[in-house]
Amino acid sequence: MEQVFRMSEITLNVKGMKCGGCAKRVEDALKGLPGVTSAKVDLKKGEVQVAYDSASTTPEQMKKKVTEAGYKVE
Ligand SMILES: [Cu+2]
Repeated sequence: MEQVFRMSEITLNVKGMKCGGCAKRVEDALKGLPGVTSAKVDLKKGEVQVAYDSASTTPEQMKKKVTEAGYKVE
């Protein structure tokens, strides 16, 4: 069976991440979404870079997930 992937990348600005624990929480939350293949936080910049399959998830779902984890996406 053939599967179609549409890999995309997005950088989200996340407010409120202060330490490695915050970074891990945000990364884990995003990786819990179907279709997210990697999530990498840059604490200095307050950003998280996400690689995902746009057929499986959307930036809106990512924002919701990060917000549920207790952080704010701009
Ligand atoms: Cu923290």
